[in-house]
Amino acid sequence: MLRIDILTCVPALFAGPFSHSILKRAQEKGLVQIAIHDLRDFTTDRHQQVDDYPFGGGAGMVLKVEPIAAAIRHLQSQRPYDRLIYLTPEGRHLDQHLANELSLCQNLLLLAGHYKGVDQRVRDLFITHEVSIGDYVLSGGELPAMVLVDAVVRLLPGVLGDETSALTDSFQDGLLEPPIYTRPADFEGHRVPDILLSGHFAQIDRWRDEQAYEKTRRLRPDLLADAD
Ligand code: 6GU
Repeated sequence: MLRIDILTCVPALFAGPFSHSILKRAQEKGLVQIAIHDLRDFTTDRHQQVDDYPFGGGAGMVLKVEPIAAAIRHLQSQRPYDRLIYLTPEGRHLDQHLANELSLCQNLLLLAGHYKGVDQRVRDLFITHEVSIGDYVLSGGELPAMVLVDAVVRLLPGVLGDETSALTDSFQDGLLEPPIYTRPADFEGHRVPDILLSGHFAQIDRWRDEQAYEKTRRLRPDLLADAD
């Protein structure tokens, strides 16, 4: 059973994605436990201040070290974490390999930064891994944390049905998916490839493999280059 704790100063952002569809069902089935923690709950001042001005000047606010340290220490007193992950555009790019790796963990702690980032001492003292979801800047680590959780949870055994097994995903075998069709067989003269209607399943499998390879060569040749 995987447990994911998420530290954020905007807990409300997480209400949607974790309360519907696959992620909701995975939690109901007890396949994953996801807990959102509000950094403000770990402040000790009257204003529950989680951020402050950067020393030395500059634009933007910085998440303070004390509330984050208090939150992390509190969570660490409850369970040992395999990884303490800080979501930042400076981190290692999330890919299917990393998602697979994280899906094998027991306890993950995710820290979603906001504003200009976190006090460097948080990274020096607590963070074991830094993860980015791509080379573009978002307003905070919350959406990246949700992306990471989705990519990881769908890999857990029992989360997807057999018919939608993660093993058939694009990228899991290093290739894109072949084209897929459903009824009608003829839409305004645009027909589904005959092979798919033939009932010859061995030939259909071969056709799909060929199509997946062709499509990957055309759209993502880089995936064929680095066969890992
Ligand atoms: Cl993890 N955080 C932020 N703020 N922006 C990002 C990102 C993370 N990954 C890509 N852009």
